[in-house]
Amino acid sequence: MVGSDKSVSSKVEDCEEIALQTVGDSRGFLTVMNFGAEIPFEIQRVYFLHHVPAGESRGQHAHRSMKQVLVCVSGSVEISLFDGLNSRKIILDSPTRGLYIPPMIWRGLSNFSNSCVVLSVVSNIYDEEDYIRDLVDFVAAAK
Ligand code: T46
Repeated sequence: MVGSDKSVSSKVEDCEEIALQTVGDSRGFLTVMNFGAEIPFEIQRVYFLHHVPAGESRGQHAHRSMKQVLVCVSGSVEISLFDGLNSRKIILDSPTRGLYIPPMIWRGLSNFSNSCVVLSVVSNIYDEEDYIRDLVDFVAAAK
């Protein structure tokens, strides 16, 4: 189930795509993220990635406790997920779809399209101690 509490380890299957409530009319579309519904945690912080140069990648780390939903609000991006054992790739290319990532999942973002903007809503305030930035350390911690 989306948002189920897993503080020690997670599986790539726990990363779930989320359909975001979208309302459209002749003026265009409006997409909503409701805390407690589409977003399965209390939001403490929002940030977004933009103007990523062609060929660059971001991420390449895991979070010990942070829960996250990523939404590619413009363009497309490839998300690589790894739980220490299994991996999975997901393309985000719609502003009406989010990707929930629980704690202890190694994630990399690559193949950013031109003008791509990736919105990130997360459960924690910024704390460098929450990051595992070394893959060997992550694999050991994920066991
Ligand atoms: C994630 C991916 C998708 C801050 O000062 N405050 C913040 O809230 C954040 C997120 C970052 N920073 C600083 C830390 C670094 O000096 O911004 C710099 C770039 O951060 P980082 O190298 O972690 O950026 P990404 O794009 O590799 O990762 C970020 C998030 O850190 C991470 O949580 O999941 O976006």
